[in-house]
Amino acid sequence: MDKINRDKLYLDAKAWVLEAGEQIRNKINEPRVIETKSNPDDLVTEMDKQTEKFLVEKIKATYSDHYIIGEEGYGDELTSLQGTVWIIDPIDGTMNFVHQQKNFAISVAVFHDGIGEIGLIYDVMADELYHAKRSEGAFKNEELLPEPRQDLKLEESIVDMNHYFLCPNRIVDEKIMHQMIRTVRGSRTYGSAALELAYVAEGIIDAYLSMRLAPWDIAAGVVIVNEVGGNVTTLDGDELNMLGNNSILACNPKIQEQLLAFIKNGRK
Ligand code: 2AM
Ligand code: CA
Ligand code: CA
Ligand code: CA
Repeated sequence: MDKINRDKLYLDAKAWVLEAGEQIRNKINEPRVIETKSNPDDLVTEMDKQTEKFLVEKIKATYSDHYIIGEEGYGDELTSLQGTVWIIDPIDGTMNFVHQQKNFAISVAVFHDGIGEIGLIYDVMADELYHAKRSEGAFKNEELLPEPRQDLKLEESIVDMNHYFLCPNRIVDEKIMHQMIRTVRGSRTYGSAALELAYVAEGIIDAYLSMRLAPWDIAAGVVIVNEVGGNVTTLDGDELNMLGNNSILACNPKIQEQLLAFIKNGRK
C-alpha cells in the first residue's frame, strides 16, 4: 500500500472513529435496550449495531472496493485477507459500556494483503485515541509511545488476564496460572481486549492473555503493540490467524519466553 493512499485512509478512519465516539458520548445516559448473544453474559445493545452501521456506511461510500469484517454483521463474509480489509469492533467492552458507561473502546484496523497497516483504539469516555501506522510509530493522542522497557523482570511485571484462566478451563491448568499470578508483581482485568492491548503498547501493563478472541477484538491492538516493539502470538507462541479466533499472549518481549513456558507447562 503506498504512503499517500495510506495517509488518506488513516485520516478518514481517524475522523470516522472520533465522530462515532462523539455520537456514543452524546447518548451515554439514554435508556438502553440490551440483548444477549451466545450466552446471558454476552451483551449487545443498539449502540453497538448503530456504531458499526455508521462506520460501515462511511467506508462503503468512500472505498467501495474495500472489504469489512465487523462483529455485528454489517460487514462481509471473508475467506481471505487479500486486498484492503477493515476489521471493526464498534464497542469493545460492551459489558463495561452497559454497567459502567466507561472503559470501552471503538477498535478499527486496516489490513492490506494480510499486513496490518493501521490500528485505532478509541477510549471513548476518556477521549484517548491510541493509533499507529505500520513503521511510523504508535501514539496515544499526540504522545509517542515508548519502546517496551528493556530492564523488565517477570517478578516486577503486571499481567492482565481474563479470570476464566483462574477457574477450571479447557485451555490451561488453572493451578499453573495461580503460580503465574504469585510470581508476577500484580494482575489486572479491564474487560476490553482492545484497551488491554493498548495498555500493553503503552507499557502500563506488561502482558495480556486471553482465550478465543475474534479478529475484531485484537486487530487494531496487534498493529499498535507490534509498532512499539511488543509481541503478540497465540498462547503457544505461534502466529495469529486474523480470519479466525485466537487465544493470545501480548507482551513485552523481555518476559515472553517465561510466560510461554508457564503456559506450555499447564497447556491442555
Ligand atoms: P466485546 O465487548 O466486544 O464483546 C471481555 O473480556 C472482552 O472479551 C471484550 O473485549 C469482549 O468484547 C471480548 N469477548 C469476546 N467474546 C466474548 C463473548 N462471547 N462474551 C463476552 N465477551 C467477549
Ligand atoms: Ca460482543
Ligand atoms: Ca470485542
Ligand atoms: Ca464488540
